[in-house]
Amino acid sequence: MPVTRGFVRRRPEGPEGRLPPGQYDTGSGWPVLTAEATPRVVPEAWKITVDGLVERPTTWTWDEVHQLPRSTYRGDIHCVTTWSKFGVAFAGVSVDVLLEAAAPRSDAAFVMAHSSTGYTTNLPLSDVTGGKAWVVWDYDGKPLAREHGGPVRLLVPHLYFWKSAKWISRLELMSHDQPGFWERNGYHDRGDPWLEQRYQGD
Ligand SMILES: Nc1nc2c(c(=O)[nH]1)N[C@H]1C(S)=C(S)[C@@H](COP(=O)(O)O)O[C@H]1N2
Ligand SMILES: [Mo]
Repeated sequence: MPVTRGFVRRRPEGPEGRLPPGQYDTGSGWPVLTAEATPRVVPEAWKITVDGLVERPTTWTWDEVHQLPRSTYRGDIHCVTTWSKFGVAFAGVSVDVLLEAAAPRSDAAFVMAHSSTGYTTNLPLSDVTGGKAWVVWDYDGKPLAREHGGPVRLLVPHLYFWKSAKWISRLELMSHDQPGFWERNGYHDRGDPWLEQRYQGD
C-alpha cells in the first residue's frame, strides 16, 4: 500500500521530540539537587577507584585521569523531578576506558557508583559500557562547579540524572543488583526517562 507523503509518522524535530514523557525544558537554568551537604573536594586529593569483581582493581588520581583519552558528551539530561536540560556539553573520560584497565570479571553484571559523601546509585554494567557513561570534570569548557559534583562526577545521560553520582569516588563491580540511596528510597531501579521509570512499580 502506498504511503501518503505527509502522513508518515516521525518524531517531531523540534525540542518536543527530545522531551521524554512528563518532562519540561528548564531552558538555560540548571537546578541543583543534592541530598547531602556539598563537600569541598580539592582536585589534588580526589581519586577514583574501580574495584569489586575486576581482575585489576585500579585507582586514578586527578593527574592520571587527565592523561587518559578525553571524551565528550553533548546532548540532553533528564531529572526525575521533571526538568530536562538540552544541549549540555561535558568532557572527561569514557567509563569504558576505566573498565578496560580494571578488566571486569565475567561474573560482573552490575555497578555501584559511590560518591565520597556516601551517596550511592546502582546501574547494570550494560548501562555504563558502550559509550553511554562518562566520568566528567569539565562543563561547557570550564571546571565542573562544586554544587554540580565538581571536581568530578559520573554522567549517565540516557538515564534519569540521579544515576549521575556527583563527587564520584568509586565504581564497584558486582555480580548481583543492590539498590543505591534513592533506589532504597522508592526510586525505580533503572530509571529510563523514555519509559518514565520514575518510581518503584513504574
Ligand atoms: N552525590 C550525589 N550525587 C547526586 C545527587 C546527590 O544528592 N548526591 N543527586 C542526584 C540527582 S537526584 C540529580 S537530579 C542530579 C543533580 O545534579 P545537579 O545538581 O548537577 O543538577 O545529581 C544526582 N547525583
Ligand atoms: Mo534528580
